[in-house]
Amino acid sequence: MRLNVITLFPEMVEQALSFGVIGRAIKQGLMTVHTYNPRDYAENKHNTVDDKPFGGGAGMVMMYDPLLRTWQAVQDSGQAGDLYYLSPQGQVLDQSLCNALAQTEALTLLCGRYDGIDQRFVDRHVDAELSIGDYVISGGELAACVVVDAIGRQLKGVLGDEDSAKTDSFMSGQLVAPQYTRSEILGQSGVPAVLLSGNHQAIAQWRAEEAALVTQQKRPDLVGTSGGSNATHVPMRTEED
Ligand code: 9D3
Repeated sequence: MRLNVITLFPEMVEQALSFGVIGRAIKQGLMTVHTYNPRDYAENKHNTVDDKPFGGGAGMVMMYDPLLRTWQAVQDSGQAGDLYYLSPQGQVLDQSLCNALAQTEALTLLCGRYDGIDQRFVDRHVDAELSIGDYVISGGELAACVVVDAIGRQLKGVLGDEDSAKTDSFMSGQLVAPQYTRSEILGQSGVPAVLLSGNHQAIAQWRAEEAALVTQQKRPDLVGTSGGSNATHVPMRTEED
């Protein structure tokens, strides 16, 4: 799968994605991440990509033209896919949306900085807006990393154990049972005896019961939801591309 990221801070995205399972997946070519910097597509002598908002206001707004030339460059690769704008106004990301996004061959993530981007770019070119949750962060880069990570771990071959993605919390629509490793005794605290029993059926049953209990206690809002495997998302289409 190919992921294109349009960002004023490409190093931030590249570095964040260079570690762990995602770093390895990229190294192995299971997914490719291409960054595009609108600064490289600015045409005035100061490489300006932002300007003051019409109507006034404290922040700056990312300009239409450099974004358009950047998006054109992504499309020239022939592997742009749909364009997703990371924005606090977007559809809030969840597991089913990540799973749906992971089914595509390519997609492009657009990261905003300052107070966002010229609305006309959204109206003309963006297929859908994505948020990572109801809190404010300083730009789209960390959100893009979250999206790439969540998508990447759904791709075949990325996780060592082929089943790991399926047993993740939220894939089954609930949380998972607690885990233990050595030492067997930490002061007064032991390990649930069933985990030392060698009885795999009993262990599986205990884990299922604990998962239900933990979910009920910590995330009652998840109880009764079907889980993350149902893709519910369709990108909204706009008039032009
Ligand atoms: C302080 C500026 N806000 C009022 C004018 C609007 C605003 C603009 C840009 C608020 C946040 C941002 C930067 N955030 C993102 O680019 C972002 C984000 C987020 O803040 N929360 C959840 N998901 C996302 S995805 C991208």
